[in-house]
Amino acid sequence: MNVQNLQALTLPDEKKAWFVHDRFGLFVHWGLYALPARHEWVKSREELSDADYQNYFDHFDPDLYDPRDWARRARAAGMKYVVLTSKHHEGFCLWDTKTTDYKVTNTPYGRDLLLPFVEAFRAEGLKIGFYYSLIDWHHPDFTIDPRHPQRNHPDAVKINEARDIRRYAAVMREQVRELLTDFGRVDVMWFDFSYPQWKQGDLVGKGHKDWESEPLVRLVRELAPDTIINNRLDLADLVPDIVTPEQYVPRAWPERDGKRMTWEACHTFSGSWGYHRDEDSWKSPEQLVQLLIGSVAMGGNLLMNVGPTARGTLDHRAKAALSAYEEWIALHGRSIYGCTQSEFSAPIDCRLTQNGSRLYIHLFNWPFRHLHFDALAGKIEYAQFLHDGSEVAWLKPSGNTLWKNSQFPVGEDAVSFVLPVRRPSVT
Ligand code: JFZ
Repeated sequence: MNVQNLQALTLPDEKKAWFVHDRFGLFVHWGLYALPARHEWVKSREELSDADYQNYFDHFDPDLYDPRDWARRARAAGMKYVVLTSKHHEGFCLWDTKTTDYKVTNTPYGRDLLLPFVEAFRAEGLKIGFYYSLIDWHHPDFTIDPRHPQRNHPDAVKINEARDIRRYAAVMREQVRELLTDFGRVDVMWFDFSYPQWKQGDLVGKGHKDWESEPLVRLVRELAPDTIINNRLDLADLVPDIVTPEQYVPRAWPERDGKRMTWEACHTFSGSWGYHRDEDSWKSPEQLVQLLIGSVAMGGNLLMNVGPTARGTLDHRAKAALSAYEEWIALHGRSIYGCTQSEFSAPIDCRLTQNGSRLYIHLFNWPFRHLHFDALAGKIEYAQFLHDGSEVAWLKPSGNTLWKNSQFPVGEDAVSFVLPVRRPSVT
């Protein structure tokens, strides 16, 4: 691998400025796994054969699919970009690809899902990203590996002898070429994922050699020079455009060689990514809002996932989760867009976001009457709540002291916000 050449493949910061500014995106995991509705890994988890899984293909008919409704809800929730699974690990393509028959147009639904999706979200002003699975549990040249549904097939090793991962890598390039050619501008390519360390007997996991990651990235750059590419291609020498921590908020800003990376955490509403009917681990409105704040407070983005149903709808819990963001973002969007980690460190139970000289203090716990924030002494020009613009009285520690609403003395160096005792909102 030519490291010098690889460096030229990393997007310069100015091409990622929109992404860093916008902060909040919608992830959509949709595919045949919406039918079993018990996790998008169901084929692997339950070691289902292609014949078992064919049921879902034969009954795929999302008759209520209305991407304009999804797009309106996403925009209202404050999301500025969307990333859709064009193909997940099951190998099913949501568009009318020429590379395989395993595609939406051959199901009872019979029509392309991708172009209407892209058009609907663009119409609402969102940028477009495609998730594309490197893993493909349906393709006949995808060798059986330690997470493949047929990993325990007695002839797995023998079956692999007839498979040629090089042919699969070529198919992937064709699929990616279609995605970057037939749907207008694509702002993000989200590849998923590599696992060279996984082993089971003679079966080994897959990495950059299997995907032919370098030519794949070069192809994306050639077709879409401004597209953000994520970091799951196992290309150790390439500085990725973004890193993608999954289902946690990093404890520190992710770095590489001492340099801060552009990053995006992805999270689920309920635990699994695909629609899961019986999952009862849905996050509360407060948790959802705190995930967004927590990401921006650590200098990153949030890509929040929804798994639409087999009929093409968002179920009531997903709608409620989006509404929670809608309600909050309408009043607090200023503390998210264009904001990043603050130069100050946060008081206990708080998160800080900052946009130039504007500091946003997010209180994760309530009630407080006083919030002590020593580092701000002498620095506050004016303080207000975001939800209603009402003044927050604050106490200057010395000299011309303004003792407003306070019953408690504060230390000489401390700055305290005196806050209403009734909770106004999360921020
Ligand atoms: C992957 C997918 O398998 C999953 O279905 C979903 O699409 C998510 C966004 O991405 O999940 C991963 C990827 C990598 C690891 C774990 C889960 N990993 O490296 O441990």
